[in-house]
Order: sequence, then C-alpha cells, then structure tokens
Amino acid sequence: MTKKALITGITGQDGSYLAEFLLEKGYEVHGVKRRASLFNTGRVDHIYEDPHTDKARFKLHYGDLTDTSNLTRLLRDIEPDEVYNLGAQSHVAVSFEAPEYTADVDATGALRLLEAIRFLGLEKTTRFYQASTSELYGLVQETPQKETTPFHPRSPYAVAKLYAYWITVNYREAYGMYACNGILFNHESPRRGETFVTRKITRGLSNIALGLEPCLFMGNIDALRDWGHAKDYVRMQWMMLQQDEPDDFVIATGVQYSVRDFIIWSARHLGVSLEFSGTGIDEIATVAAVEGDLAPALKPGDVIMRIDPRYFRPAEVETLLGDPSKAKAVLGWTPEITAQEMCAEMVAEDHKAARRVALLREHDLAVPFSVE
Ligand code: NDP
Ligand code: GDR
Repeated sequence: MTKKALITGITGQDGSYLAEFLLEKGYEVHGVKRRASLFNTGRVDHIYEDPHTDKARFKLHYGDLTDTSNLTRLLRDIEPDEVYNLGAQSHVAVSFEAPEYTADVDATGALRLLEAIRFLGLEKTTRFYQASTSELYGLVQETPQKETTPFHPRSPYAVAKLYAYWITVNYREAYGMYACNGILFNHESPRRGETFVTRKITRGLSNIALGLEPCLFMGNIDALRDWGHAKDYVRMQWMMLQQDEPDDFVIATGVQYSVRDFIIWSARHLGVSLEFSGTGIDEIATVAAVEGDLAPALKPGDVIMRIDPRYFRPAEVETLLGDPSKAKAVLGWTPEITAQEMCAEMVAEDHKAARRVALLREHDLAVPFSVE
C-alpha cells in the first residue's frame, strides 16, 4: 500500500526537502499551501506533477494553520499515515512584531491538527511530527543542550513553540497517539529564507561582490549557533516516525560557530579576506585582499559589513549547541554535511543568482530585485 503523508509548510525550506525525500521513498505526498497574491511554490515547482494524470503522487491543497475546518477537512479526505507539522511563522525577530499571529499559527495551529486527528478517530493510525526547536532552550541552562535540558524560551516564537511541544507530548500521553517532537537546531541550505542570518550573508556578500549592493547590515554577529544542513535534518524527521514507540529527539551537529565565522567563510568562498575592527555597534568588516574573479566589484579597503541595531532582538538567544547523542544511539543518525560545506554550497548558488542579475543589468534588461 502506498503510504500517504500530509505536510504543512510544504512551500518552506524543510517542506520542500521533505517532500522530495518522501516522494523518493514512494509516498503520496500532500501539502498545505497558503493562498498568496504571488506564486509561493518556487521551492516545490520542480516536483510539481500534473494533477490531471491519475499517477500524480504530489498534491497541493489550499489551507492555513489558523483554519480548523480546513485542516479537519483535509485530514478527513486524505487520511494520512503521517502528518508533518512544519508550517509556522518561523522568524524569531518577526515574532516580536507579530506575537499574537505567531501564537495562533505556531501554538494553536499544532493543537488544531492534533485535535482534528483525534476528532476524526485517526489517533491510532496517523503518526504526527511536530517541528520543535532549539529556541526552546533560549537562555540556556546547560551546555550542550539535550532532550532533558530545561527550557527557557526568549521570544514569542519560542513561547508559542513551547506550547506546541507540550501539547504534542500531552496528546501522546493522554490519547496514546504516535506523536513526536524533533527538537531541531538551526539548519540551512540554498533554499533558506532570505532573511535568516546565513542566507542573508551568502546572498548579501554575493551581491556585494558583483556590485549589486553596497554593504551588509547585521545585528548580533557574536551569536553562536549549531548549524546543520536541512537535507540531513528532514531525513531525521522521517526516521522519527518509523520507530516502534514515539519519542522526542534533539537534532544537531554538536559543533558551534559564530555569525562572524559564517561571514568570514562566505567571504572566503568569494576569494575575499576580511579584517574586523571597532567594537559593538561600531564594528565593521573591511576587505583586506581579493583573489580570483568572483568579486570584481571589490578592492582592499572597501567596508562591506556594518552593524545596524535595527537587527538586535528585544531578548537574544546568545548561544546554542546541541547534543545529538540520543538520535545517534537510538536512530543511528549522524549529519553528513558540515557547516562549512553547506556555506560553500549556499555561496555558490547565491553567486550564480547574482551573476544572472548582473548580466541582465549589463544588457539593460530590468529585473525585479529586492534587498532586505
Ligand atoms: P520556513 O519559514 O522556510 O517555512 C515555513 C512554512 O510554513 C512555509 O511553507 C510557510 O508558507 C508556512 N506557513 C507560514 N504560516 C502558515 C500558516 N498560517 N498556515 C500554514 N502554513 C504556514 O521554515 P523552515 O522550513 O526553515 O522550518 C520548518 C519548521 O521547522 C518551522 O515550523 C520552523 O519553525 C521549524 N524549525 C526550523 C528550524 C530551522 O533552522 N530551519 C529549526 C527548528 C525548527 P509560505 O511559504 O506561504 O510562507
Ligand atoms: P534563529 O535564526 O533566530 O536562530 O532562528 P536567524 O538566522 O534569524 O538568527 C541566528 C542568529 O543570528 C543573529 N543575527 C541575525 N539574524 C538575522 N536574521 N538577521 C541579521 O541581520 C542578524 N544579525 C545577527 C540573530 O540575532 C541570531 O542570534 C532560526 C529559525 O529558523 C527558527 O524558526 C528556528 O526555530 C531556529 O533557527 C532554530
């Protein structure tokens, strides 16, 4: 029998990799996409299948985590074997601007799905994955962080995700549901949203290297993160739903770097070495040397990074470092792609995209281009 999966957040970074992964495993994959005034399926267009053929195994449905009747109807019609709840207002800084919406989607959204599964009598047949997060640890109580480390969330996003974490545990305990939390540390890829720090850096520096942008404006570059690759992490999301008993797992690499490190690597992949000077909000990064031909717009002495306090958060998560021992011992999972390899891949992709824009401009062909 073909297994059926329902993915919320299928148009996002993880949703797109997970959909690819499950299709390769032979699943019929259903995804929830939001109505938007512009196309928002860019990350999954390459796996789109014509719904007019009987054979299509990839199906998109309009929906929203704030809409109970929509979610209930989808679950009733699809009767999925596995539900992956990846949909979220996932930006920590934005959650301070839109806290109530973030709670509605990220906290109550998880409850809506769990309750719909139960209401429809699917609680013994449908397995549920909740996209939990290292942001739960926030003000860290123990390093490295593992499944037993106490939580101390530091943003409306993290507080909403704390509710989602516990309601998942609660439905497992109360109704015997196969429901799991993956406590995932930061994971990135060339498909990462443009306003998360890694992608902002790889995209911004690629644009600067080609003269499309003057300077990168950053927030707290001393923040420390445990960065993995999204491809490695979606594999683990699936593995978590294939066990005999449901459980919660930390997914991380166990290695930590600073945002400043990520800036240095990204510049290096463009043949640019940097010098940092100044402190606090006066810190800047200046080009020390340029090698090769990837950064024709740059020369020694150019300032390509400044601090803009606009990007500081009302409460910051300064440091995160995960201990993935349990995932390794129980599931045999280890990440295959290092943070440095991932950075190289992201820079290569963003530099390619920047070259396309530069070329079109050179020939006086206007293209839509936005800078954040
Ligand atoms: P993205 O921001 O790339 O994707 C989020 C997805 O959720 C998008 O498909 C988005 O749709 C969708 N979405 C947003 N609001 C709603 C809503 N109201 N109803 C339905 N869908 C909605 O996130 P990632 O792929 O990076 O992350 C996936 C999940 O994992 C998220 O829940 C995130 O919080 C969590 N997580 C991510 C980590 C990471 O480092 N990437 C680490 C730990 C947890 P649209 O495309 O229309 O905006
Ligand atoms: P995070 O990711 O908040 O950890 O949440 P993000 O990449 O946004 O920030 C990481 C760290 O970098 C610092 N930072 C900046 N961040 C952004 N976005 N822009 C900047 O200019 C900037 N300068 C410095 C931040 O302050 C922070 O310390 C991500 C999301 O994917 C969540 O959904 C997920 O749950 C967690 O990772 C684990």
